[in-house]
Amino acid sequence: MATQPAPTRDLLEHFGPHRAYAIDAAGPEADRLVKTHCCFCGQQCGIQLKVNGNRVVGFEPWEEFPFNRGMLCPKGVKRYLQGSHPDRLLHAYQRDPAAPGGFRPLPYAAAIEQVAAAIQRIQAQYGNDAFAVLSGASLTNEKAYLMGKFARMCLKTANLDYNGRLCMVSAAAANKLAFGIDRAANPWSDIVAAEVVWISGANIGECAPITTHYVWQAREKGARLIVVDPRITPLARTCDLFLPVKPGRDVALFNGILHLMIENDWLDHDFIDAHTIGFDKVAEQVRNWTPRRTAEVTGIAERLIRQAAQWWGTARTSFLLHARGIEHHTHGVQNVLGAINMVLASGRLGRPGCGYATITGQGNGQGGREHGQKCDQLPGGRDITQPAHRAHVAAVWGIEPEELPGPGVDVYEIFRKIDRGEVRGLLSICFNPKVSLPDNTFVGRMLDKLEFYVAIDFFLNETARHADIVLPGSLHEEDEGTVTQIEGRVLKINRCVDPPGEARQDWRIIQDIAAALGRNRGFTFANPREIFEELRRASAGGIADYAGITYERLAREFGVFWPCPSEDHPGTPRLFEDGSWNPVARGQGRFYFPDGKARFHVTAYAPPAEDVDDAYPIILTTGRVVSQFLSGTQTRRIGPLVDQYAEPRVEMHPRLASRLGITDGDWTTIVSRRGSCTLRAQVVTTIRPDTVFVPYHWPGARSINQVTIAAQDPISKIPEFKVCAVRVFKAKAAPEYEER
Ligand SMILES: Nc1nc2c(c(=O)[nH]1)N[C@H]1C(S)=C(S)[C@@H](COP(=O)(O)OP(=O)(O)OC[C@H]3O[C@@H](n4cnc5c(=O)[nH]c(N)nc54)[C@H](O)[C@@H]3O)O[C@H]1N2
Ligand SMILES: Nc1nc2c(c(=O)[nH]1)N[C@H]1C(S)=C(S)[C@@H](COP(=O)(O)OP(=O)(O)OC[C@H]3O[C@@H](n4cnc5c(=O)[nH]c(N)nc54)[C@H](O)[C@@H]3O)O[C@H]1N2
Ligand code: SF4
Ligand SMILES: [Mo]
Repeated sequence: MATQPAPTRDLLEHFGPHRAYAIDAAGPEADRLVKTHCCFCGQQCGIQLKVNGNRVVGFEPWEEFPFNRGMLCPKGVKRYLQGSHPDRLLHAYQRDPAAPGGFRPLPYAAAIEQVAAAIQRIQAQYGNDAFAVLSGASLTNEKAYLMGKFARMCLKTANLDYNGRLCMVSAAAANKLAFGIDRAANPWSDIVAAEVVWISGANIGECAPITTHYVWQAREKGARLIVVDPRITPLARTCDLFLPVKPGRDVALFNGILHLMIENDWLDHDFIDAHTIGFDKVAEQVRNWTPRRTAEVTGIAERLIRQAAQWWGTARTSFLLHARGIEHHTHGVQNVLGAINMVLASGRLGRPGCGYATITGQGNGQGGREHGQKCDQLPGGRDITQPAHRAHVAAVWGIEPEELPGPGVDVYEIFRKIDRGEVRGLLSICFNPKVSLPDNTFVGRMLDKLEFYVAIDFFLNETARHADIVLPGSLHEEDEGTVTQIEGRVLKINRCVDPPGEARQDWRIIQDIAAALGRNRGFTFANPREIFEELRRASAGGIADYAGITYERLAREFGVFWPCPSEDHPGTPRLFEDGSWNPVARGQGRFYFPDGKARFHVTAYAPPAEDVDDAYPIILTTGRVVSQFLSGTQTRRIGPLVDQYAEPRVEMHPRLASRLGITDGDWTTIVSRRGSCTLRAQVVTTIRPDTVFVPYHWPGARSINQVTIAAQDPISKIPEFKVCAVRVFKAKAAPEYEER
């Protein structure tokens, strides 16, 4: 392999002209096609990658795969270009201020030795918990499982958490509180059979594009589509009823709808009596949520609220979907519980065409939150504080339960621990917190405060720029394993090529560190299949039970839905069906509690952590665009995706724009109590006039997370990405980054 020079460009700002457009001008022929899945979002569309030698050179649709039937969004179509980008890390790197770009390559083995030495020094000096681990939900189940085991068993640190903390945790906490299990309740085929589809805080057209197809199929059959969002998203443009909620007020809307359901007796009393507890308390609490009060708080006209309640209340079948729009809040768990109350009161759950789901985010947003890389969780969705759960996992790992650390803290708290000197060293994999955490100026300062930081990635992401050592990990197509997609279906990812240069599969890197520490017992897996076999045993009897899933079944059956307790079990596409078995209720009911009943929860409304005032009178909300993915490290390197949406813009309504003297394309400054950001305005009629929207996929001066607030939900610890208070004005000049 030819050696690649150290990256010398300033990646902190943007990637300049270096974007992958095509593999070869001539377009090489494929010598084989590999059936696998997209590396990006939680839908995990089936795709066939064209491979020539050790290079991925293109794709073909995979029309037999049932979820997407060959359909792909723009990211899936262009994903194959990332491996050929010149920034692909082919060596380990060491920080060296004198070297061009700030890093110089060093031999892989020497880098591993340095990492092990630093871990040993920091843990000897400050204790095991002084070394923290951050992991990611784009990793396969095998890698996610290994990261949890590595942190707990090899490093013996409690301080492990993952990027799903920024993503799935409000929905996860609420689903566990209400149902005792955290997974989409239904396969997507139930969307098609629903009479009413309710979508709250999900930009399905851009962020779960293939799900659009399911919603439209329902519409073709006459379903009514209700969308709740401060923006008229692409899918909302085709809906029957649009509720333009003021950001941060969703629980008030859900309470108001339940109020009208009770007032009109649009309730399933038999279901409520037989399968739930806690309804009376909730009914008492929503008595105050009259349509008038609901309208005042949510900013939605009373007429629209009544119409939505009537459609929802009187439907025979329905499907409620939500995503980060209601979850990225200091009241994210309350919002989700409010949505669940509405579903439980309707009794439309656990039957064909009757469903509920949160839309998962990252590629393995589902599996990544089940197998023990969360600060309080062990594999199989087990709880690290419960003695029986600890005993089961300790037995699989061949250690005593007392050797397992206790619960750790969430990602943001790990950064606060760095500030307090309680965490001195960090290993991160598959996570770019410098871009993706709120108030990220603080995050950058904390990274520099670490005594030692090692990052594992295939690109030098903006966080890794602060590392002492960077280890070259593997792309999705360079390894095999499993992921669990949006519906709860476990899928097989197949290897197309080998990692280039000195890059290694991530699990090998982790095991190499364990070996260099002299602690490789339990870290001698020869391949992902061996890791999966152990994961099956570790998850057996847990709620996320994968015991009956094998690589062979996954290939044969186009995936298997968990829970799947034995090899002769068919898997569980639809949860909460009458008579369906679950390990907690043991045949005594549908839901995953010992009494088999779902829980209603009283859902109190409170305004966002930082509401608007005279000094900061405009609401900022943040999110995504279709052609960019997360912190953008991958999609900002793919030419056609950059061309589609090249830089973040500030969406604002013409009325707000004219009040501020701003016209489309003007440089516009957004200022909060944390920081500021200058971007071009995009004047659109599809947003509430009291709110501006900015996508967050860019680093440095273009990063809107300089402005967002680090307030967190008290239960889930998710940050409030979806609301903070800002001042907006026409910039005096173009930002500096633009002039360079
Ligand atoms: N193209 C693309 N697709 C992706 C991703 C990506 O980065 N790019 N990321 C993946 C990941 S990890 C995730 S988590 C998902 C996220 O998928 P989504 O949650 O659908 O995406 P977001 O843009 O974060 O926010 C969704 C919507 O919430 C709205 N919103 C803002 N505030 C509120 C509010 O207070 N209430 C309500 N009801 N709505 C509000 C926004 O206007 C936006 O339309 O997408 C996945 N798919
Ligand atoms: N303002 C604002 N901020 C947000 C959000 C928002 O809506 N608004 N959304 C939040 C959400 S929902 C999420 S999920 C987070 C995501 O935030 P992050 O998780 O920080 O973002 P990613 O871009 O996924 O970073 C993952 C890194 O992992 C690398 N990577 C991907 N796959 C692999 C792999 O298999 N192996 C290895 N070794 N590395 C890999 C990528 O190159 C990238 O550098 O951002 C959050 N931040
Ligand atoms: S919808 Fe998601 S999984 Fe499918 S092609 Fe697009 S990014 Fe990939
Ligand atoms: Mo996410």
